[in-house]
Amino acid sequence: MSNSLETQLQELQQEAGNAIAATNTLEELEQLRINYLGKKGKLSQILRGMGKLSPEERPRVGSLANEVKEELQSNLEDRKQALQAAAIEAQLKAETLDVTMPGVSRPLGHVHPLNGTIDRILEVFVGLGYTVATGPHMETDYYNFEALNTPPDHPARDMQDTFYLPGGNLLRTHTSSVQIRHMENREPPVRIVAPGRCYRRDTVDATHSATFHQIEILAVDKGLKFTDLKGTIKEFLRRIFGEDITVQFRASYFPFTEPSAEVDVQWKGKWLEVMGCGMVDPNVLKAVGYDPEVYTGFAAGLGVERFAMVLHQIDDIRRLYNSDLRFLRQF
Ligand code: 2NM
Repeated sequence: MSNSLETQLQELQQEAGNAIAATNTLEELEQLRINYLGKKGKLSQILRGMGKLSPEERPRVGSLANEVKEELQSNLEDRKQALQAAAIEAQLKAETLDVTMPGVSRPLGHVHPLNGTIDRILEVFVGLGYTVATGPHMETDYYNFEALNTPPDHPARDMQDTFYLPGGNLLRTHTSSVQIRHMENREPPVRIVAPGRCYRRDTVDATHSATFHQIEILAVDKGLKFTDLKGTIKEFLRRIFGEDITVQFRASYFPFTEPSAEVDVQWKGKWLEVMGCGMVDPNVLKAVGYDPEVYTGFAAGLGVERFAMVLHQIDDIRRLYNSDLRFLRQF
């Protein structure tokens, strides 16, 4: 009987030791601990037989049971440590980054030269205190012509020059219409810069396009004079072309300004015609409800394509529209 208990203990030790060594997960290991050393485990079951032992046998078997228990606990702990270390090792291996691998480069886009030019010009006027204003591309005759002192018989209204839409609307031929809409809703002082796409029935060639971009500026306040216009334009052109330029104002005509002028710049030895300007015609101020006896205004307009072509030495306006990446990548 006592031999049998000792044998059982030795067999248990052997069996449990092998089972522990064979576990692969911490969960399996915990299950083994419960099966062998738990309250209802195999060790407890064997020890229940100790009541039947003689007093001489009991200490020997008891001490063997303790040894077995301690050894199994020690086996369990060792195996636990080994499994935990292996788990960390596996995780580290799975998360290893090979920093010597070649990178994958992502192609970067470029700012289109027209947008880059618009950004540069707006930045100057915003720096001078102007606010950017935008408006609809489809306009009524009133905002595009009538309010801009352009009478019905004016050549600018010719079917040859303007895209008229079914229903009597048209595609704006300049961004002045944006400025009329802005003034209509506000009292002076006004200082706005209006960038945007415009449309004219031009035959396309190296310097003409049926759609182009304009930037127009407008200031309305008490006491604005032609010198304020000249000072503003000169400062703007210096910031775009540099200090080393000569600026010339040459008398001209626009229906919406009086007097009007073309602005020429001498840059890198060449004279360039770069923009038009003038004092806002009293009829335009009246159309938006401003009293021309109280307020005066100046305005100017420029073609963005022309600026972009001069600044980047682009020889054909069509390069700005046909999205050839070999061209666009240069900017
Ligand atoms: C130009 C030239 C001269 C202009 C006039 C106005 C408005 F709305 F105030 F009447 N806006 N822009 C103007 C004046 C535009 O472009 C060549």
